[in-house]
Amino acid sequence: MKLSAAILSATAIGLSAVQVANAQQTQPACSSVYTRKELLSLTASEWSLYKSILTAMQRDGWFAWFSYLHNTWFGSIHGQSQFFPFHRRFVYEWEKTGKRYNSAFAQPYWDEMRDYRTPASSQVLTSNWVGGNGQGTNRCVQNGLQAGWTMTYPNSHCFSRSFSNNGNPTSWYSPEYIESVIQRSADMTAFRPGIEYSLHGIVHLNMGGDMAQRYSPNDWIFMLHHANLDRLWWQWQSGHNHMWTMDGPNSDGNAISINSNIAYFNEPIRNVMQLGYGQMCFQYSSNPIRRRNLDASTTQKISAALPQDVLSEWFPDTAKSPAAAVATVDSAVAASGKPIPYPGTLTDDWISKQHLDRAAVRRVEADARSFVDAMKKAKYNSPH
Ligand SMILES: [Cu+2]
Repeated sequence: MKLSAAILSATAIGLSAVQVANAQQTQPACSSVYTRKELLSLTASEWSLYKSILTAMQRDGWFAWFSYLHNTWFGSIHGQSQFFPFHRRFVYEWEKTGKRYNSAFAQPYWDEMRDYRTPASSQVLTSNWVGGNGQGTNRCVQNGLQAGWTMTYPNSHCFSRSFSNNGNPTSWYSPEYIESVIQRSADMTAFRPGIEYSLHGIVHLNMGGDMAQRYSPNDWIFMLHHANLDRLWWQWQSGHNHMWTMDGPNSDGNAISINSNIAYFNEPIRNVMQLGYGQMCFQYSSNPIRRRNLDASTTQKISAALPQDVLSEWFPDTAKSPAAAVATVDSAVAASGKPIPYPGTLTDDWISKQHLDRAAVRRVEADARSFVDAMKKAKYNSPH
């Protein structure tokens, strides 16, 4: 007893010393950390366990509850800096709910950039996983995890998807472009729209049906999608010196900071900033099997293939230390590359339904097209 009291008071003293040195870091380190895997890397037994958990969550009304929350708070959590912290906390809440059914549950992510050329042909969208496009007039989904489900929020309807562009969703954003956004964003005011108005928006729009609504958590793709976006935020935070970066206006118009509360949850943003601390006892797998997005081989390929001026403009971090990367470029991958296609754009209708700043969306889309043009001009072929 005496010993643990001594440790406790030492910890308390230690904490206040840390607080002086680093006011941000107030959460204790996790004693153990679990891994959020890429969906397609789950084992057969993990996936069958997860399917039974998710089916029970639907039976107990959790899909409806999370859709209700997302719809109700929609205006405070999109188009502004609350976007990343709110969705990190929201997906965590979902995951914690799943863990009540079985503690082995960990919310997977969809490695979406891998499927950017032809999203509809993604393995994720097959009957083995989350199923594909809806059928018939009501676009009811008839295969995969949520086949034949009836959703109850905001009213009773079949679970639906309606792929955009007449079932042929447009390309979305390459691993190279997302990497470029990560490297070029100096603050949250740049990073948030760079991701929210690019990959975030087009996946919601391209999936259509429930996923294109303000109650999009009806589609489990929502959680796969936001876990992936969260993984990108973490990559920007941890790999690019932005661990505690939070700026821009809050939903009330005042400046946001890590001491502001997360919308709905009323907990300070700082509590969710650092994975591996406080309640955020998870990490993301780096997906070693597929070696696709945002990994060393991509940046190596980029740095070997592009001249210094193009690197400096689009990949400033890579430009600072290209030599080591060039030495290990994967030539087999480089030889089989193809030019990057233009990403699709968000529709005016969807932008206005989501109450997003249309000019800001179009700026991000124009940036992404300039990127494709710059890569084309530099004769860059993507291995992805
Ligand atoms: Cu959202």
